[in-house]
Amino acid sequence: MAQDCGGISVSDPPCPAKAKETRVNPFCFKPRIALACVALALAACQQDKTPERGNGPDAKPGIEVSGGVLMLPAVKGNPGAAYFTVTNGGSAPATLAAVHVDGAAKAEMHESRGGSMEPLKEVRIGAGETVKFERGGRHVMLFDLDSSLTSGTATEMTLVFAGGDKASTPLKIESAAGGMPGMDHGKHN
Ligand SMILES: [Cu+2]
Repeated sequence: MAQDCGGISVSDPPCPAKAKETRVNPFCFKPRIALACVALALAACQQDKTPERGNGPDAKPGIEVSGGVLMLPAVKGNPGAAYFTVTNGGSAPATLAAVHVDGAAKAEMHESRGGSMEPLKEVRIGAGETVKFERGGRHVMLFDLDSSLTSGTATEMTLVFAGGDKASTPLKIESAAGGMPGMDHGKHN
């Protein structure tokens, strides 16, 4: 494919995204010509890129959340926890940046490692990947639970992704009475 690049005819100007792997066209480094080349190359690049989104800002495309459970603390006043499974069926990676749960003053993503917990600033979910928040692993810690959250009822959790997209899912509320051995959330600061 020959293209006109500022008066100089060149063949297949390299795509900027692939420039590292491709032989760089020397004509493209002359400033004025470079602009024309980049514009052409970008147009070419965009053809083989699928758009990342197309829905409104409220629905993260391709994200599915299932199995949402809110586990009440065994001791009232202690933090509770939320467990769920999130699948990224989209073609681009998604970054889970924050979690909100109706009835909890604060929700934090944590990961249990060798008996202690570390806060997670974000959780990346690759295209086609499924990430579980579960007992003894990644979980969402819920602080200052409202007394309206009682076993047998439900509340809503909203996942907020980098870029502002969201995904909401119901959380079935369960009582921790019956035990979560080895997971004493009360010791959490
Ligand atoms: Cu925790």
